[in-house]
Amino acid sequence: MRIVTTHKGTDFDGLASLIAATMIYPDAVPVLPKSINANVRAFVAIHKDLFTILHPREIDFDEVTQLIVVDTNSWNRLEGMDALKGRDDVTIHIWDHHEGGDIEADRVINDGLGSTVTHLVLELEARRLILTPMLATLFLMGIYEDTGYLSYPSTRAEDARAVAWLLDRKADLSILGGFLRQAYGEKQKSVLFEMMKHPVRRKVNGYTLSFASVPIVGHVANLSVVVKMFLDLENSDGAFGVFFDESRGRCMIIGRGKAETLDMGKLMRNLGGGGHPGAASAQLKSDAHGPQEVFDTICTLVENDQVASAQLSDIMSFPVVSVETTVSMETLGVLLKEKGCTGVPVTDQGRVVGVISQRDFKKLRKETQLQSPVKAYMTPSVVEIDADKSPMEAARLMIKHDIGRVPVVVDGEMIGIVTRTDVMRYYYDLIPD
Ligand SMILES: [Mn+2]
Repeated sequence: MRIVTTHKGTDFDGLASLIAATMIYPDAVPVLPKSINANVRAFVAIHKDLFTILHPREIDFDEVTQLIVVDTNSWNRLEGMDALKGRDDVTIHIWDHHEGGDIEADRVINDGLGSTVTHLVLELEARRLILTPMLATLFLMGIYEDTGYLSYPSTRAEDARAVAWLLDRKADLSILGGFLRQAYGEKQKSVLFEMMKHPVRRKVNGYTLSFASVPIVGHVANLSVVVKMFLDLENSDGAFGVFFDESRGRCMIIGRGKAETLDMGKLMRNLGGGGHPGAASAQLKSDAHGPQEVFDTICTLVENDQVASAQLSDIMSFPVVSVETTVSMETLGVLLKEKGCTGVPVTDQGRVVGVISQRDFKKLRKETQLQSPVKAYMTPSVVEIDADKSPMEAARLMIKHDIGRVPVVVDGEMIGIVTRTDVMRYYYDLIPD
């Protein structure tokens, strides 16, 4: 007997992958955990007759010869599967898009796409299998939910291609909207309202982070959606919801981010959890931690995370062409032409005291003024940035002061210059390794 199963708290990606897998492994039985998300529960309730779904306790595990796990790769995310742990007579296949995990499988299909069901849909397409509009709709919900309608940074071209194929198979967007929207209901609204009462904002390592702690009782579905809304309202680079459930002695941390350099998945793995760069979570025992302690721990992780965020010293240009204050405008003109740049910093014994650019030549009225020192025409500059700051902080400075280049300093001494081009190149992933 072959069975397919997915993670507890099943979302649409989990359910869609479960059903899609039964098409790829035709004799496999879908086994759905008891704990599933509210919107998935609503969908299953309405479509019950279309699937034959079993629960873990209906399975005779002695009969199982193959286990197919979808949308997770950790034993502790599965429900009622412990009997299969360490059984060498059971082959295991994993279809997933998460990093990490502890299930040792005979075959793993994981290209880190935006959703697990994308992998399966592309396989169905390759096998030219026939899909009903209902299945196309379910699979589309899986992709849309996990990629935020193809908008999360984790979205890949394959996800969009799978969406196109599903729309061709008559996936129904109006049905889909009805189920996906239920993610945000009364309960979620009241949690968000509580979060917005006392949000804590902190600046760490060039990022603006927002935190809020709310006590909850029992399972509240779709807290990740709530934290995403919190992130949008706070307009910060990363937002964290810390949810204490005293009744269960647990504390759930959910992080959502939009700065591509701040990897939420990596952060949460440090706390024993997991997830994606844009969305991740972890669970702690609540008796050991208070909200402030959790905020501090996250801040320390972000502060120490030098790998996740590039520093300006990685992307700046150097050595810098600069001129001393005493250099004449005539000499400057020759230098600019020679070096092909539009402006340079002006230094006084190594310290940046201003910038001078081609535009400043307009200030000259007479030929003889070409002999005057650049000091007389430069724009005195107080804008500089420390080498250990992030590209994002440099971008903010450029926007705030409407400048295209910022000297990068260590202890007040210029070691390079970061330009708009440097920052753009970094954001568009063109940074050379
Ligand atoms: Mn997923």
